[in-house]
Amino acid sequence: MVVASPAPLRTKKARPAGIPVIDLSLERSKLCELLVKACQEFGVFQVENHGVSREIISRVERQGQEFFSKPACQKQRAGPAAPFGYGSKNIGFNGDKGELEYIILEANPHSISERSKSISPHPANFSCAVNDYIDAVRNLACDILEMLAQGLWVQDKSIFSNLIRDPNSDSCFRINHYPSLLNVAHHDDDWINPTPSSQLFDHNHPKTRIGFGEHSDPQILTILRSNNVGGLQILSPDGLWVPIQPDSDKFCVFVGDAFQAMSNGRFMSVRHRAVANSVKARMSMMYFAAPAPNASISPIPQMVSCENPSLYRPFTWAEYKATAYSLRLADNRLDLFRN
Ligand code: GA4
Repeated sequence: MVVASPAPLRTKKARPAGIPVIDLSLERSKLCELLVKACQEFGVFQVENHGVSREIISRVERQGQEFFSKPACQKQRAGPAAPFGYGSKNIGFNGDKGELEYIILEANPHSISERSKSISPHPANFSCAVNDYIDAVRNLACDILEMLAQGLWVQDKSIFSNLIRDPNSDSCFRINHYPSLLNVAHHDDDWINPTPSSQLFDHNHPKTRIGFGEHSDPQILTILRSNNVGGLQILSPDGLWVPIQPDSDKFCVFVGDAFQAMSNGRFMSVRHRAVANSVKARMSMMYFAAPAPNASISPIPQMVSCENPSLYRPFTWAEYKATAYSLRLADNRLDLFRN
């Protein structure tokens, strides 16, 4: 007897779903629920109807464009990034490299005003634009943190937001510029002759040029905004790099390592990277919401129980930051603080 073999199933190629987009104009209790779900399942989400004005965003964007369009020798006057100031291709202090240039600033008006003197010919305009932006995104970060506390049924809604409202908060602000690959110098050896050890390529996809390599953010929360040029990717649990749709009208919000620790692992600080394959230049700006250096970070009591024992030992933000800077970008630093 001949048994007909079943017709081959037409399987759709698995395509990882995108990250949640959360409309901040929704009703609050619904929002709290959606935000918690996104932090648990993805560690990242986009927000729309966030209330930060276009004017505030475009003023900083213009300042960034003006700065990065200057000749290299002028930009270098604002460097090196050690860790604050202008940096190009070098990331951190341990040999990490990326196809980008950037400015990192401490997110407080005094140091912004000092730094702006080496960044802009009109320092007051630069600091005013950056300070207004930081105020707006700090408020957004605090609103989100308060809704997350509510969504976790924590009595003290300000338990997380107080950490970043602290006047000694160690938050920082960064503008990254990934030049168009059409403008990448042809004498760049890595480009002409990629070696397997080069950090500037994804070894599984030799044509993928790395703008900013794989890492998680050390802080509590990151608020990222980019122009409409793609490049940001997150690492899915099954090891796939999933692109995040760029949208200049939305913010992308990342859970950081410190938040993963405070939530006792319920929220996850997702690994992400930026690839630089575009014919258009990408510019992104990030506000990294951090606690004060002496703040103690540990799983909040509400997240700890017999079934969920504390996963991390208490540490200060200063201790965590020092560890981060002693390691490489891709290292998993939070694991060193596990119980
Ligand atoms: C990643 C998140 C932020 O961009 C940053 C980065 C910092 C830097 O570029 O100087 C770090 C990196 C980031 C994590 C590990 C250390 C520190 C480079 C590096 C190798 C400003 C931050 O706070 O940590």
